Amino acid sequence: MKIIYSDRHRLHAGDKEMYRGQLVPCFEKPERADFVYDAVKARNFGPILEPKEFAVAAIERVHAPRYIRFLEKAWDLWSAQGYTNDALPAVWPVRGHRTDIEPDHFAGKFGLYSYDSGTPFTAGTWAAAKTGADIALTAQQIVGGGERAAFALSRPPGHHSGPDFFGGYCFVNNAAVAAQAFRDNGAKRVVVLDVDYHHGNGTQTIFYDRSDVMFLSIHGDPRTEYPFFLGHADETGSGEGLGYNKNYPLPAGSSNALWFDALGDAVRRINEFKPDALVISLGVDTFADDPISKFQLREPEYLKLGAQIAALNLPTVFILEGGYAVAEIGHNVAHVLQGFED
Ligand code: SP5
Ligand code: ZN
Repeated sequence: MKIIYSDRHRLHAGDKEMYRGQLVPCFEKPERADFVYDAVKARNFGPILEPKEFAVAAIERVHAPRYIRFLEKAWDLWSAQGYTNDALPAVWPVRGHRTDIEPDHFAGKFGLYSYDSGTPFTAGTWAAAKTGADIALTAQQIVGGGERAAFALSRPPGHHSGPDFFGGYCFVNNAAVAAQAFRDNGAKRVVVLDVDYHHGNGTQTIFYDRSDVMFLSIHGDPRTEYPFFLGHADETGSGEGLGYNKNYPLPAGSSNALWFDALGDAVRRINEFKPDALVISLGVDTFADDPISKFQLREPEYLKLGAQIAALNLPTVFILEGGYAVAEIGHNVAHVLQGFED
């Protein structure tokens, strides 16, 4: 399969994130993509291609224009105040607060469009995130054009980014952008299957009231795991979308048997839905040795995951999400793709 990659991901290299009351080095760093690049190159899955450039309109199909306008100018607004360090939000609207009025002050805008303090915004964040979306769109175009699969090797990740918010190291929801592009290019039904350790709260929110894009997510139970406020089993969609959202919250520390039970149920539902295309939010923070997560997947499980995705027999776009055992994530991703191709 073709791999889409750009070294512009390096433009997003956050310094510190807020973690347990302290600023610590970012878990989500450029080396992650380097290791994935090296692993997929070594295994010769296929040519590694540069993304095409797409209009931001493709991103605004799933994100609010005022949010994208803000991302485009956020660094200029921040640095105009004289700062050269990364920006981290520190105040947010909660229940009962107004979100219809965008504050004039940067701190207010920044809080309006974010939900955690673990996601630094840097000078190159928008450029990297835009290229990430271009990578997802290029992969979608290749698969929409008839190829069986493609891998969007992008960072920063995307699945925590919703219609008008960033967080969880994510700014633009690459998986949602790709799924929407499938719809806009003639696919009637699309599935986003999210196997990252963390619930894809952004993707769920984007498609929650829609029946044309089904979202399924296997993740650490939000009662104890980030992002805490979404990802429960009773979130099944609303309105038209009722029945087209499926969460599999699993206790931290869950066995691989339990994880594959969830995947088996997801596969059954996907087959029933009869989609025209599949987008995989491929986080490998499910890895047993991941520093911030608590599942137990390893090489055999990643091979098996790839094989079970392949058995769905659908045009498939893989999109890189989380995974923080930096030196291992390349092999983990490669094993999923290997299992898919074998
Ligand atoms: C894309 C993605 O994987 N984003 C994850 C964002 C998680 N950010 C918060 C990390 C806090 C983890 N706390 C668990 C402590 C276990 N040592
Ligand atoms: Zn994750």
